[in-house]
Amino acid sequence: MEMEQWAFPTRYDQDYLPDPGSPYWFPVRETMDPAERDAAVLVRLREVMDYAYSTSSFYRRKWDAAGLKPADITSFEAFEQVPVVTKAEMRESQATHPPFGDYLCCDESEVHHIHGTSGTTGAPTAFALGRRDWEVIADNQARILWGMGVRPGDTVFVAALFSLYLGSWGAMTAAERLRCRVLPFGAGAQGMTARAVTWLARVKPAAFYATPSYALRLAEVAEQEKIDPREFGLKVMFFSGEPGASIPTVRRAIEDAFGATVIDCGTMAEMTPFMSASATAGTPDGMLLWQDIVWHEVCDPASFRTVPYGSEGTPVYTHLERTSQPMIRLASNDLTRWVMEDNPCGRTYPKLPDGVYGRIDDMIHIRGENVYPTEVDNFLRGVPDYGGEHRIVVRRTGSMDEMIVRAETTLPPGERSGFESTTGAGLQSLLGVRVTFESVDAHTLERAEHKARRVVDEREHTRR
Ligand code: 8LE
Repeated sequence: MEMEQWAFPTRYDQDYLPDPGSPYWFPVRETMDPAERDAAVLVRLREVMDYAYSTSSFYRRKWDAAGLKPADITSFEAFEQVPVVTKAEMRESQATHPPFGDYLCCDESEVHHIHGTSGTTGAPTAFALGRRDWEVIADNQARILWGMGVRPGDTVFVAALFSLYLGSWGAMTAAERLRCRVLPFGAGAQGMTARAVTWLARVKPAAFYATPSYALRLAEVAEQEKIDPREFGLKVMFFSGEPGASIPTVRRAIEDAFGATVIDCGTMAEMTPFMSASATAGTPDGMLLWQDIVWHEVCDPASFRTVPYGSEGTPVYTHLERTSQPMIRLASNDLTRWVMEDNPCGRTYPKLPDGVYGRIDDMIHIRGENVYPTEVDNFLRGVPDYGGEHRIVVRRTGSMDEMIVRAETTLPPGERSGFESTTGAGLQSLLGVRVTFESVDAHTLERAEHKARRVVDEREHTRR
């Protein structure tokens, strides 16, 4: 079967646009028999590995040590033996080969954008994006936006940080390739959220990109400004950066506030085109894994072998088109569950029905139980009179670990005892651990302008 513009190195026709009536950008690729698609991907994996082996000492060293050659990859079982790449290895490679590391597979003169991790602790990692790669990224993500229902001529409002953060730039370049009008509004500067409300009300864009936390923040500010966010007239809101768009109560809160379709997307900045995991207009829940753009595996976090459909594991990602810093089996350290079923939109991709629900490192281990911070978020958003923000504090008192959930409420101080006792008991039975529940006034906990950080684990300080 002939797949549209399928080649490596990749170069897409920059003038291509699908038939206006088609829900698909590339109808063949998106709806083909998955086994046939996988067969084409397997050949591509070999090509990408061949390319990386011959152009980077990093991959050569790594695979030589594992005793494997790109030509050995004749099955997915063989591919699963390829050792994963970790963030620590990339940091190490960039320390010894600054600034891009010896996994840069193209000439430095080919680098078109530099982005990087925005982490405030530890050494930053630089992302080098090649000139041709940037064009290919734009094309792929335009294709995914098309799948979300965004169309040429639509205005796309980008309300995320424009800085090292790749999310905003990736959304912008995708919208440009799709022949949209982009409003690169940004976020994070003083007073910017109130101004975003004004601009949204004036411009009435069709599409909006941000982190889920920031969309909720924006809805609160709109309310303070006496503007109903439904008046923005948004059609599609797409999110990446953190769990949220697939957390049922968070999703509903955004849908209710803005009256728009909520779409979850996003893998990792290193994996740009990071939208390769994304919902669509016809399959708006969860995220589809667009396997012909990036190869997504969900793996056992110890062996890094794929787990069967229906099971939970950690995503491992492989670029199929990048020639600047191709990631080949990048370990995400996130958690998800994947399934293969008929998707209402007709695309034959596997799906993450609950999105990516958190990072393995962020899971709270307390008294033999594992607590996902997203479970707490999901629960609290469903509680009447919840004020919209909370913190989870874990500390050690004596020899016992203690978990405190501090949540805002809209109730006046004298009328909170029912709220406190029911919410505390509800949390405790949901999580299976003892919880000390406290309420605080609404609008007193700081809101995230980017990704929310709600867990304060004081035990880390005790250990140090
Ligand atoms: C649940 C993908 C991008 C550019 O938006 C991003 O945030 O990349 P970054 O800064 O490298 O962070 C990647 C991490 O953010 C992932 O490993 C995951 O923990 C989290 N993340 C990103 N998108 C989602 C997400 N978690 N759902 C998402 N949709």
